[in-house]
Amino acid sequence: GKVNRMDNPHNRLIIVSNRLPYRIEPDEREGFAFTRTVGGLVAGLEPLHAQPGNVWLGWADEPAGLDDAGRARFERALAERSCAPVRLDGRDAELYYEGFSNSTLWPLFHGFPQHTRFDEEAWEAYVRVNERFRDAVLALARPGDTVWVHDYHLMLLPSLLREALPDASIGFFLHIPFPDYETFRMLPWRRELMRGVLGADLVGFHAYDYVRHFLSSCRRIVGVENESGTLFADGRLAQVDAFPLGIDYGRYRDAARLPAVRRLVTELGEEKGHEGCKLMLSVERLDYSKGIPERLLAFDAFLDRFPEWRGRVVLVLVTVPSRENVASYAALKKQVDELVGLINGKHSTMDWTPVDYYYRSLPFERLVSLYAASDVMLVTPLRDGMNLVCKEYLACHDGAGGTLVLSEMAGASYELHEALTVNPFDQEGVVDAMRRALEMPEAEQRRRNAPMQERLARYTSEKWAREFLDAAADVKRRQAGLSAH
Ligand code: GDG
Repeated sequence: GKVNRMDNPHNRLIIVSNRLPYRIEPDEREGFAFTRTVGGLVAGLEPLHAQPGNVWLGWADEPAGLDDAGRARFERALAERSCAPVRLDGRDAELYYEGFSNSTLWPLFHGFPQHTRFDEEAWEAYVRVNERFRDAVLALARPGDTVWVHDYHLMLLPSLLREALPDASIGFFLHIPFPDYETFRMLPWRRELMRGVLGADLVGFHAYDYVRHFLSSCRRIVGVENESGTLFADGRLAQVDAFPLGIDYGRYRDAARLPAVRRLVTELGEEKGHEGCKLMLSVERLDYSKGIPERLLAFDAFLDRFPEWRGRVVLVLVTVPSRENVASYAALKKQVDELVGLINGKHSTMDWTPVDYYYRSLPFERLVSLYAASDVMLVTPLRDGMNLVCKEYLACHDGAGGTLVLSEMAGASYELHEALTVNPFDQEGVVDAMRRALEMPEAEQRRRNAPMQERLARYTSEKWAREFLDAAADVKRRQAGLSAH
């Protein structure tokens, strides 16, 4: 039968990602405060992380100004939460995080070569930081452990670990798209990155297209052929496959039903518009991959083309501050500020403002009530590995209507084909989808949502994590079978 890792206390899981599942902030009294971060990755791994013995390893600097006692308390706080910190030198951290990760890999993998910087110094820091992570894992790892490495910050880590632990079970999952070969080959370090990932036994992506792109780069850059995603890297069997990440469906469904949330929903309705005024919502980190200016321009065109909707719809635009030290993000912030001003200046009346704009992160209950209160959810990224916001919206409308407008450039669109799909570069198409979404009969909304909601309720983030680890265990069995012959 299947080995269920969750029930096996002897095989520990070491989760490795850039950040720990906590935000660590300065605090007057204690010197620091831990706040749990949310989102799909954390939700999916949380039940695994909670198993005794399992550890989460990530970048965590010591808060400034702690004395010896404070430092000891900080170490204890981390240990109590089964977290192991990787400390980074300030300059290296910047070059690795804001530099190579977010000014090279992120833009290139999302198809923005114009935002991509090719900087040898940043690359060298990326290598050093990946080595720091390796040392931190090696200090913890015991024979039999599984190491699961996450995301584009740590693409060299699987092979760095493999050199030290030839028999370890190592998984790698990429949370962003993997680009086509024509794009990936622009990287001067393409071979090293490819080799880095191939140190894993199992390499996972959100979608089959990313798997195909990765396998094509494998063949063309390092000459490794595959059969149905099975390949041999340095003579070792490895598997490449798609594992689409879901959400903790019940958490969103139930939260949307809480009396406190229902009260907020009613208040929001009254606050945002008079009788019959509809709410359209978008929520995302302020990131050029999310297509925010394009969406605003489409909304402006919508109000021009369908004047009967003026005064009858409000676009609630929530943008969450992100990577503010990267130049392209600061420029985008300015652009969005200006566009919102332009649209509101052009269309507002005494009792109606078309765009209700927030630049901050919202508490969970506020987010859920916005989801629940909105008639239309606009998720129109230019490129997105998966996108969980659209899934959370559907969960908050469990068993009910509400219309999702979804970009076909988001990984989620492979699963959510009953949504109104749009090409975010096609302004006319987006304008038309806005109108269709606002005019869609309730019965059709429900008819479209039901199958999507059913799939999301079944394929949760927890299921995703279990399936990945089961598949990783399966690779180990296949490797053992080969060496027995
Ligand atoms: C990357 C990939 C992939 C957002 N605003 C607030 C808030 N959020 C939460 C959402 C959601 C999460 O943040 C965002 O996740 P997404 O998947 O939509 O997007 P990215 O941040 O770009 O994530 C993406 C993901 O990794 C997982 O693999 O799907 O493609 O780009 O959970 O709810 N939460 C709160 N307040 C906010 O204002 N509390």
